[in-house]
Amino acid sequence: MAQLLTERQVWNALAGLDAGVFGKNVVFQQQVGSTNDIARQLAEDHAPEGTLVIAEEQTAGRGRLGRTWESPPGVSLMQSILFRPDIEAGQTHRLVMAVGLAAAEACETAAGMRIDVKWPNDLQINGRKVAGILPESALVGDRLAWVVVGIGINVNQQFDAEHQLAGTATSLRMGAGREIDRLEVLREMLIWLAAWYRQIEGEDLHLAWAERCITLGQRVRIRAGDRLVEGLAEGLDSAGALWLRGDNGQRQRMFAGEATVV
Ligand code: BT5
Repeated sequence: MAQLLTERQVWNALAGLDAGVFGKNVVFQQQVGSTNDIARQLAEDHAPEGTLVIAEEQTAGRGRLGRTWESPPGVSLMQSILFRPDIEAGQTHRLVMAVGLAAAEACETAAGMRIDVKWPNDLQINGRKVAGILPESALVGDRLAWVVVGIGINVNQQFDAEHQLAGTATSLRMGAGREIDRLEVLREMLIWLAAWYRQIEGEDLHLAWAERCITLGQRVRIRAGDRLVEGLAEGLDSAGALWLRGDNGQRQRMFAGEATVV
């Protein structure tokens, strides 16, 4: 039987953490619809930057485009982080990179294995999804009023053969072959996040993201809305967009979509 986290355990784990604004204002709930919804509401209610919403279970966890994020209690880490960055709206994906890199480093420390990035928003172990990231934002003019970045990390799930995500999903536990301490992952992630957030405007962030990105150098088919484009994934720019070279030699800049290796 999976051990459920309590609010006190979460607060104790984060007390005295040296992670800048992250982990200072923490909202923990056993069960929510979606941590992103709570964080969005807090953003509108003037909650401070760095506010962290964490839940043991989501009944309406979501991915992009209304997809479902499977969020069982006791085994995963589901959280949303509030940012108030002074960057242009077109740079929102840089927050995905900061959170994704921090999570990747935390997962590597906790589970002792390489974590890859699949463009645009997945963390993977050996081609299987271990975490997904969902940014949502609001604008004032062309600037960002706030950005909420939700991330779900599969820590101790077991996706056995009958599971509908078998073959595409994995967890840190399945990778490492042992149970992983969720609060250790959380602490590490916030420490790394403070470091990456300081780099939000520099070169290092997207270079580190690109260095982990297994989509680069592959021939991919990308579905973006009604469009289906195919080509060589040549590079990532500082906004996290993917440069795709088509068979006609022309380059296209892709902001989002589903990438399949062909
Ligand atoms: C994502 O969407 O990968 C973003 C997931 C974000 C989840 C976090 S949890 C905290 C916060 N609160 C929320 O409500 N959401 C965020 P996308 O790229 O659209 O991938 C969704 C697809 O991944 C689904 O359609 C499934 O195929 C698959 N999937 C669902 N649950 C999964 C899981 N636990 N592990 C791996 N794959 C999963």
